[in-house]
Amino acid sequence: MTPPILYIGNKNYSSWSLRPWLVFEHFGLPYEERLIPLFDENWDAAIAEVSPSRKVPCLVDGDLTIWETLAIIEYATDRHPQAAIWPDDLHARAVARSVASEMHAGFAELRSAMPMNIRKSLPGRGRTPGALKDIAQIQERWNRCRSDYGAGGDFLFGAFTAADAMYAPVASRLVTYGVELDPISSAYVDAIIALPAMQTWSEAARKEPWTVAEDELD
Ligand SMILES: N[C@@H](CCC(=O)N[C@@H](CS)C(=O)NCC(=O)O)C(=O)O
Repeated sequence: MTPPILYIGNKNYSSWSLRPWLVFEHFGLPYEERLIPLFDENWDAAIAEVSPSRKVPCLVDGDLTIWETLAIIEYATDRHPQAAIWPDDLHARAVARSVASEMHAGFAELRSAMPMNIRKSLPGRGRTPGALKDIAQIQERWNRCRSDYGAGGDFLFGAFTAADAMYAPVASRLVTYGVELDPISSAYVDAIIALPAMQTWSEAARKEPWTVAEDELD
């Protein structure tokens, strides 16, 4: 059977692309990756051909197109029920979906003040009051998940799940911008960064030739 095609943006910058990519890669799901360089001279035409939202990520499985990060992750969950993409326990699963949705819909200040930029080191930059407020709330969430559900491993719900994939770009930003964290959040960020799939993505990001002005701080 032909695997679905996951369209992604530049690995250095595309935080939304990283999330479903990590799910496919970490859980060893069949997929084919196609990277469309963000905002270059071919971007408008190339993205219009595959994605109704004209954004990445976008998954094309035969004649079916799925856009929006969480929808892609849920489709992978439905297609591969044997993969532990979400926690098995009903309560943990509901909380995992809550924190994942909260990330999808929120933390906009953090996302705009500290854009993902894997190959850069920008300690001290991007610390707007709104971004710091978002980071405080995220640490609160991470501490709660780790203490209530995390006993079985290093991730929010023990083993790596989609909830961690949703926060992986935040972990990357916290490293890039050198943000000081409480010990539990700091250990969690280390676990995300050390994940083999995250390492693979980051190595590829560092080798990319493109610079996207929109995603660089002045
Ligand atoms: N809500 C979308 C956000 C996707 C998104 O904003 N992707 C960025 C790249 S990280 C993009 O394609 N931007 C192109 C544009 O805004 O024109 C999702 O969850 O997938």
